[in-house]
Amino acid sequence: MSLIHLIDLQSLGDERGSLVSIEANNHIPFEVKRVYYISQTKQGVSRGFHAHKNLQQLAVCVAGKCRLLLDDGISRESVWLDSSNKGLFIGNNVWREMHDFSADCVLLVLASEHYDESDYIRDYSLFCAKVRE
Ligand code: T46
Repeated sequence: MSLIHLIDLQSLGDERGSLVSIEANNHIPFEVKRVYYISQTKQGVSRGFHAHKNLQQLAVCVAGKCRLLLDDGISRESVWLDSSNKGLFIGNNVWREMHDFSADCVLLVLASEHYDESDYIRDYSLFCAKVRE
C-alpha cells in the first residue's frame, strides 16, 4: 500500500479566483486542534526529519511547492505538493522530510493535536526500532 495518501481538495473558485474549504471529519478524518504554516524557507533548506507517535495531519501547499518524503521504516516515497487542491494526509509513525521548497512556498498544516514535543521521534534509528517492534 502506498504511503502517499492524497486528498483532493475541491476548488470552489470562480472568475474571482480560488477558494478551497477543508472541513474536519468531512474532507479530513480528524478534528483540527492546531494550524501552522511554514513559509520563507531559505533556498536549499530541508525540514522535518521526525515522526509522530500520535498525530494526524493534513499538509497543503497553499502557494508554491515543496516535496514531501514519507518513510514507514520499510519504504520511502516522495510526492510534490504543488497545488492548493492537493492535501497530503500524514498519520502516526511516519517519518517525514520536507525538501525543495520554492521561494514562494507556504505549507499549511492542519493537525489533530496540540503541540507536544514529547510526541516527536527525532532520531531515525529509534524510529526504525519502534516501527519494527
Ligand atoms: C511536522 C512537519 C510537517 C511549536 O512550538 N508549535 C508547533 O505547533 C510547531 C509545529 C512547532 N513548534 C516549535 C518547535 C520548534 O522549536 O517550532 C520550532 C520548529 O519546529 P520543527 O523544527 O519541528 O519544524 P519542522 O518544519 O521540522 O516540522 C513541522 C512540525 O513540527 C511537524 O510536526 O509534521 O512540520
